[in-house]
Amino acid sequence: MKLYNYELSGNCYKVRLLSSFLALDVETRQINFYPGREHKAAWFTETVNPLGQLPVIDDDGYVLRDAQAILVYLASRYDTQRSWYPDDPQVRGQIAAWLATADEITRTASAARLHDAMAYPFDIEDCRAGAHRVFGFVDDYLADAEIEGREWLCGSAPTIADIACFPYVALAHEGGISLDSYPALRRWIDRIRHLPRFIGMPGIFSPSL
Ligand SMILES: N[C@@H](CCC(=O)N[C@@H](CS)C(=O)NCC(=O)O)C(=O)O
Repeated sequence: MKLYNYELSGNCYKVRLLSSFLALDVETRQINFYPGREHKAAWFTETVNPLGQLPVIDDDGYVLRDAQAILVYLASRYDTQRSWYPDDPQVRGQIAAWLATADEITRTASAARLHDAMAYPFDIEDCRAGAHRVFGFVDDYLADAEIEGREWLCGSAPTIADIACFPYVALAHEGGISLDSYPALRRWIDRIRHLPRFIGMPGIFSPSL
C-alpha cells in the first residue's frame, strides 16, 4: 500500500499509526506540504486528490482520501481480529460519531497548529476556543467512562475512534492549547502511547524515547 504522506501531518500519522498496529507494509510517497505546497500542485490534484489534501492511500489501485475513511477501510480489510472496527452495529454507530468529532478536532486544534507553525491565516482565537469546546466535551466523556471502568472512546478496547481523535489532541500544545484542565484526556493519551506497536511522530513521543 502506498501512502501520500507528510511526516508532520497528524492526519497522515493516523494512517501510519493504524498501519503499525496492524503490522501493514506501507510505502510512503513524501509530499512537500510545507513550504512546497505540493498537495496543491497540478499533478496531485489532477491524479491523486482533487481536494488537494493529505492523506491519500493507493492500495493496489484502490485510491482513497480522508484519514477517517482510510481508517475504516484499513481496519475493515486488514484487521483479522475485528477489534479496531468491530462488527457490532451500535459500536459502529458510536465510532462514526467519534470520527465526526475527529474532524471537528482537525478543524480547530489542527488549524491552530497550522497557524502557529506554518503561518496559516486562520483566526487563532476562534480555533483555540473551538478546540477547548471539543476537548472539554471529550474530557468529560472520558472521565465518566473511567468511573464506569472503561478506558477508551468506544467499548472495552481501543478502536479507530481513538486513533482518529488522538493526534491533534496530543499535538495541541503546538497550537498554543494547554491540556492542563483536561486530566482524563491526558490519561487517555498516555494509555494510547503505551499500546503495543505504538509509534510516535515529531511532537508525540513513544514512551521508550
Ligand atoms: N477531512 C480530511 C482533512 C485532511 C486535512 O485537512 N489534511 C491537511 C493535512 S493534515 C491538508 O491537506 N490541508 C490542506 C488543505 O486543506 O488545503 C481528513 O481527515 O483527511
